[in-house]
Amino acid sequence: EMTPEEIAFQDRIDRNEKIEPKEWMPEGYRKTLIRQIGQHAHSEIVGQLPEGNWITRAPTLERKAILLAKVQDEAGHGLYLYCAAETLGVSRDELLEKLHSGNMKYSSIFNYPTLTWADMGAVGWLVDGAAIMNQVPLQRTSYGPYSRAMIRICKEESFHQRQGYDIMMKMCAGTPEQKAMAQDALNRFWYPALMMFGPSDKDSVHSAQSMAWKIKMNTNDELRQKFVDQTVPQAEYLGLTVPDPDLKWNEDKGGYDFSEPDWSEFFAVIAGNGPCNAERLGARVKAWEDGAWFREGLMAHAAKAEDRARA
Ligand code: FAQ
Repeated sequence: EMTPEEIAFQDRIDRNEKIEPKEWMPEGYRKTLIRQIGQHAHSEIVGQLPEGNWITRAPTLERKAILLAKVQDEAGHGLYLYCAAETLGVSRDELLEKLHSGNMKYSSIFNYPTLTWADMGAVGWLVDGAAIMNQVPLQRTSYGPYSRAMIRICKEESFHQRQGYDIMMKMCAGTPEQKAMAQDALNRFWYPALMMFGPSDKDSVHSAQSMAWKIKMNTNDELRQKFVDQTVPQAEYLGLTVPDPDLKWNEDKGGYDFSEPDWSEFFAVIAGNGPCNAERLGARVKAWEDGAWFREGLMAHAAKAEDRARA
């Protein structure tokens, strides 16, 4: 049964009021937000790795500058999101400790390798495309700091997606080899992109409560369907084939019928057993350890500055 406080809280949610950091909230609401915002922040930071891999090998100076800017934006997104999570009473160090020890997740998509330059196109087009599909509704999420972070992030994500599609257009207008690279990238990223929306609704343990609290605004399957409907015509425009023989327009529902991803692969990836999990987490842990001397230096400097101010 709900307590009077919980009833009053749910009324505020139902009236679309934003919940702000110092206000009363159920512990479950706080915990769910820390999990989702924290995972989202980790995804941005780990998400820098597959693209960072290509900065040194971008085909032109212009492409290098664009990719560098995009990867830098992702660091910024991670920082807004860690700040939003911190307003819930968890420190950034705690969140990072949980990531590094494997006790918090990040998006499954970043556990796949980026093998060719065309993958930079596919990541921007499909991965940022899926990210936007998920994040546009989150601009209306009930927790104020998260919703405000999403507004800023979405502006940058739409630039990211267009830069990816621009790479795909260039590749598809290129030599047969370049077009084949673009097709291969689509083949490898299609199902992992569909998995970004999370398990099918029947297996989504958090959806019902998160939607009642308006932490999530849509179910996983709703957003996956919208993503497919938006992306298939974009693939057609490129002259590429979506790697799904059962993909078919369904006039009655006004959307495409499509094959589900291999959910056993999804659950293996989120359990830590995807193609690049060890490499990605290893890179984050190494960066944290390699930065220890710098954090210590900053703390020593801050302590000295404080002493001087007191003297
Ligand atoms: N990967 O009950 P649900 C980006 C877990 S975009 C890993 O349905 P929920 C931008 C889930 O945590 C990517 N784990 O969960 C970028 C739960 O496990 P737990 C980041 C997943 O939370 C682009 C279990 O499965 N975006 O980074 C995934 O209600 C390009 C059961 O699932 C966000 O995080 C997954 N794909 O719905 C950067 C968006 N799906 O925690 C660089 C915000 C599910 O109980 C380059 N998050 N799980 O152990 C959300 O909207 C939601 O959290 C969902 C999952 C929709 C992801």
